[in-house]
Amino acid sequence: QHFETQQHFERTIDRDQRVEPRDWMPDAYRATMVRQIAQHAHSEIIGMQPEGVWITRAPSLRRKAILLAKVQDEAGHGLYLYSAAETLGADRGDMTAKLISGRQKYSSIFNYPTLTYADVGVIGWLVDGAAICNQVPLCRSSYGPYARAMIRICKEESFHQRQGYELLMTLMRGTRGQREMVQDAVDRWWWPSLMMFGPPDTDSTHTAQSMAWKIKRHTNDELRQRFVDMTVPQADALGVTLPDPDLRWNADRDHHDFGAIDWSELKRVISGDGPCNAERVAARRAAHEEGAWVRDAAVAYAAKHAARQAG
Ligand code: FAQ
Repeated sequence: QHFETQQHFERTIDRDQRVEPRDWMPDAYRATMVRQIAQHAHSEIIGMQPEGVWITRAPSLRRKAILLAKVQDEAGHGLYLYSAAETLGADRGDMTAKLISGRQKYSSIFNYPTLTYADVGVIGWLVDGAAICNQVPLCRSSYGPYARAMIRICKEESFHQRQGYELLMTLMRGTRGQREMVQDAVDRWWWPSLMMFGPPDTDSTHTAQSMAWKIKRHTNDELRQRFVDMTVPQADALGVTLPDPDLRWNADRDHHDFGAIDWSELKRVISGDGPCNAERVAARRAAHEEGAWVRDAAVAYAAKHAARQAG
């Protein structure tokens, strides 16, 4: 029996079919999916904070409407992803508890501050750009509910990326001060964006197994390279300089070479010691505690209706 189910799982992976919630799967596959999906969901929810603080300070009604829609989309992505994790038996309350106690991670990128409105544009361009690069292949990830959630999420991320680029093009057509504001934001976000793809392949704990299970379709370094190649012409079109003196086209490799990434910074930020880690987690914890009455009310309401139906 067990052999057959294991064989069924392996055949599903070999044939590029999807593993579904009720299928047998190895415990380690389930654990790695819960880890990645929870981390991804937490990133969307924590990721609302750096841009969310700019909603009240948006420079026009149009910018405010766009930013509100984007931040709401991020909440939606978090919710789809928590639901996908629930199909694996994870509990949402437990995932939130792990997030606010530091036992589950979220993306390093959301631990940097947003200092000006240009940061909103640069997050859309670079952070959502990196997210798209990483997530388009995840639409073919082997776990069905995750892969399907990714399709919708990627469509919305494309809108987010375009709004960021459009915001930056507008600023670049503005005053000298506005152009400097964009360049300053690019200087601060470029390297952290490259770190979003994770540690180099040589140091990545999970890549080999996740590739074998077809959870990941490309390695961290492959996707990082793809992102650099995609972004360089966009930077040219925008008229900004990417802050890397070693960045240049390599005709032999058919890719851009780029400078060394400060991996000690990524380690520091992942381990909780980035510029905004404490603030981000504290804000999430406060929101969770302040929302306790809503959860209590929902439970009381459900119990009342169940009792009425029974009676
Ligand atoms: N930050 O062995 P690997 C978004 C951890 S986009 C923090 O290479 P793996 C959209 C990793 O978990 C951002 N931790 O791991 C948005 C592992 O730790 P563990 C979210 C990181 O899983 C835009 C350890 O290091 N996107 O939210 C990071 O094979 C704007 C070893 O690493 C996703 O989550 C990092 N950057 O590859 C929202 C995409 N990198 O668990 C709002 C889905 C690595 O052993 C505003 N996830 N770690 O303790 C993935 O594709 C993968 O999980 C990777 C990491 C590529 C992130």
